[in-house]
Amino acid sequence: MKASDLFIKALEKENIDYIFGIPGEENLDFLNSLKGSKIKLILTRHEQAAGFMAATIGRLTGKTGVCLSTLGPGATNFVTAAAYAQLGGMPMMMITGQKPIKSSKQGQFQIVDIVNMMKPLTKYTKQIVAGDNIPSRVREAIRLAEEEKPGAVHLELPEDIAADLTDASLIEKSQVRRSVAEEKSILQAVELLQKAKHPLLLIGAGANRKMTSKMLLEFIGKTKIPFFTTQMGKGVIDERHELCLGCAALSSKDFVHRAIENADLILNVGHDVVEKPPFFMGKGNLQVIHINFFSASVDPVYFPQVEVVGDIANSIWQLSQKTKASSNWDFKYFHHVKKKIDEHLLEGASDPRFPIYPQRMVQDIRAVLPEDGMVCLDNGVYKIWFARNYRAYQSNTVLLDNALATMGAGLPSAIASKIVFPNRKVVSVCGDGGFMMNSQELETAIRLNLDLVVIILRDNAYGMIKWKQANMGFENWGLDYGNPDFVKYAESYGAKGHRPGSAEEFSKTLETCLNSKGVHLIDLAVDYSENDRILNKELAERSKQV
Ligand SMILES: Cc1ncc(C[n+]2csc(CCOP(=O)(O)OP(=O)(O)O)c2C)c(N)n1
Ligand SMILES: [Mg+2]
Repeated sequence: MKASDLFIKALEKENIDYIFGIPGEENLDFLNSLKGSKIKLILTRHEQAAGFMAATIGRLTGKTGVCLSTLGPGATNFVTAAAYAQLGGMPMMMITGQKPIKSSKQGQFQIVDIVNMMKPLTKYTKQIVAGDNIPSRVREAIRLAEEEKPGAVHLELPEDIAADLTDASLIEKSQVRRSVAEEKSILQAVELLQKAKHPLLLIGAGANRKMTSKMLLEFIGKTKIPFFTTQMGKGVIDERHELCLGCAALSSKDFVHRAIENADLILNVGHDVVEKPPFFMGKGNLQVIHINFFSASVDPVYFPQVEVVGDIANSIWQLSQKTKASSNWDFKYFHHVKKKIDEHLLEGASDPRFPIYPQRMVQDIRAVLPEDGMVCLDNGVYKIWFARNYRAYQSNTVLLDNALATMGAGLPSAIASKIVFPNRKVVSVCGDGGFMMNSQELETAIRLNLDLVVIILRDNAYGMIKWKQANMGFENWGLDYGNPDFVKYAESYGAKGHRPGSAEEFSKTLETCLNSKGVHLIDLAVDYSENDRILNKELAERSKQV
């Protein structure tokens, strides 16, 4: 069999459904082998976007998402997407081409050492030097991509190896179960928990697994311990839960941090320091129990005293079995904080001013989207508003990146979400900066006949950096730009463009777009003038009084 045919067979055996990317001449054998396969090729207009899409497939399904590029420039375009998957814990495999390795064809033309380039960005990166190795390389790459903590892997298939013949056979996936936490470490955690006065539960990205949601819900139901989440832990439990204190969108000085300051023990389920910290550990008596698939990386802001390492769902189940609601526990202050948070989140929710205020925009989107509707965010200052103010009802319904926190992933991740969940409503929310980093993928969305809504928050600036600039006491300088006419831009792709002129019109427009076919782009003027006042000053002052 031709090596490239065997490669496709190996991917089919792994139940890969899609390959996103842009082939080059070095991938032509591979492409030809893909022709009769049940794996769908999804051409994109930039390799970075293909990588974001593949990573999102991994994030949503737990199964490796795959992307393809040529050598050199195609492969270097994967760099940001590799980091996105690696830091974000998303299983993703990149396949790149290479010139022949057995004989030189064009000197060093286009040749970059991609395998080494990928080293700091992946869990595994290998050049395939013989067709016979393909089954083991593919199996190993996928095994590692999906093993906790999931991440990026890379295989390079040189064009002469792709064309070789091989009689190697595919390798079966092994039967394997994740190891579970040792009983003694559970007992240690239980002891701390029973002795604590004000224990609080933190839910992070690693808890975003089906079984963990279920176990956590039972644990919270039994113990009544209030919880808060990181940005990437949003939706693991329905945020309408009566014990939900919301999301630590900022690292300090928000209302939720008053509860954290009051806590003497935090049970951290699934947060690791790669995600922006939901709070800072420092001096003081706060104890932290780290519950994760892997041990804690120690950091100046994170140094847990006890670790429970093993399958998270099982650890929570074991904790549930052994923990009794204790008479020491006092959650009164947490309940008080929750009341204040809930009240505060309503502020600005119906602000009629236009350009629209972020608080209103977030509430309007929540009101229009169904329970399982998905919001796929790019990176900008609005991400903080969504993390704080948007209530997620189900897991993976707010896709945001708080690990690499790259711009440009909003639209690609929405496209991948719609592919995985064709019957759900999917909205991509991007800044005018981030949208323009991968706006060419509108063509991909149109070509795939997706029903998708893209909201561009137009402030004609890199608003997030303006907000930080103000926070640092610097003058407003160097962050403004112009924009294309986004309505015409949408139309030039065959999408429909909308430009609401009032806050009220926005929510009507959104509703109409969500209920009609095709790709819709909403050019929404946004007013960020109060970001500095509210997020940098008012929250700190008002939360102090709670
Ligand atoms: C690829 C990339 N480049 C730069 C940054 C730094 N950065 C973070 S947010 C931001 C501005 C985002 O502007 P925009 O997309 O318009 O969103 P806004 O905050 O204005 O709503 C920048 C430059 C980043 N996170 N990722
Ligand atoms: Mg902007």
